[in-house]
Amino acid sequence: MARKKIALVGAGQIGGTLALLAGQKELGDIVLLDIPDAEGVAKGKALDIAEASPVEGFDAGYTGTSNYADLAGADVVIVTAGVPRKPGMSRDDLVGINAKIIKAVGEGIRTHAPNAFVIVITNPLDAMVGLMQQVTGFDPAKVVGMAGVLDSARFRWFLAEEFKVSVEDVTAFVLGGHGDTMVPSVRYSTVAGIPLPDLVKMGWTTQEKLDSIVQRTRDGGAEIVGLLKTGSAFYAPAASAIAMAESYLKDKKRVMPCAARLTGQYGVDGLYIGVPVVIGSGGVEKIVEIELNAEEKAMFDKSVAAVKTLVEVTAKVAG
Ligand code: A3D
Repeated sequence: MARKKIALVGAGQIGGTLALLAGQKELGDIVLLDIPDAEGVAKGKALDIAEASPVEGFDAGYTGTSNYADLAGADVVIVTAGVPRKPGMSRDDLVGINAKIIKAVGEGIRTHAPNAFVIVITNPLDAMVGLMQQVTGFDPAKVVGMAGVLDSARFRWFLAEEFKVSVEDVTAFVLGGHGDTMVPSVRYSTVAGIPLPDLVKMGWTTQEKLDSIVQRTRDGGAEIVGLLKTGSAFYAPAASAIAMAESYLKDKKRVMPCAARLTGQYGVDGLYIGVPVVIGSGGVEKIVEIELNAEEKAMFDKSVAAVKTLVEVTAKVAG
């Protein structure tokens, strides 16, 4: 069986980490693409990781390029092209620059990788993945945004630290847009199946501590930006997108929170927003509609309103 092909558009911090992780997991051959000015970075990272493969013991082909023709036959394209945040910036401040970049990248993908499953990471996420679907004209099941896996991974890690249990036994759900209005769902997050409200009752933690963990999750991206000062998180975002790519390539049908285009679910139509989905060889095979209580619904609706505003700004910028 021929190897799968994974194209990474954007060879920056996340792109390089994606390239390493995809190789280590032997997901397929990897193409790193960047703008002509940064072609050396794409080529350099490709060669550097290829040279690590004999030590790490994995087989994967690596190509660095600035030529979209090299995307031909890609099974998965992961897009990080754009600029990241600096301290004091919100994700929404990036829309002016990144919308133009996503438009150009989308046109390249449409022409050269028409059968790919496209995972967008570029911020502001929900608006950029919507724009990518519009520009490519691909089936919305084949264009998805990575945010919820990362946000819920942060939530899981904070909870595992609080409870002093393995991260593996903590599941967490985060809904809504990837921004300050995201909705970490306490009721649907568990330790080995025990919902968080029950753990409060059992004395494992207090409501106050839980509230502060929820807030830390919402601010998780800004916390890293504040520490790094020169850019935003890249290890956990890359790991999250790789989990989505793996579920698609291996038809694992994992249930993951992703930005998907809703068609009436949660009372939303035609907008990309974070919800639980099933990812398999058909792409986004199912959108899972969980029941929200009045408080969660109000938070979700607020998040939807924020994403709608951003989509309007994006439409103006992208033309
Ligand atoms: P960075 O290290 O700057 O890499 C971005 C790369 O994109 C650079 O190498 C650029 O040269 C390249 N690029 C710019 N324009 C183009 C183009 N037209 N075609 C191809 N490549 C281009 O950033 P990063 O990797 O740290 O972050 C990338 C994006 O991911 C940013 O927009 C971040 O805000 C976003 N991000 C999203 C999340 C989510 O959870 C959604 C998390 C972390 C970062």
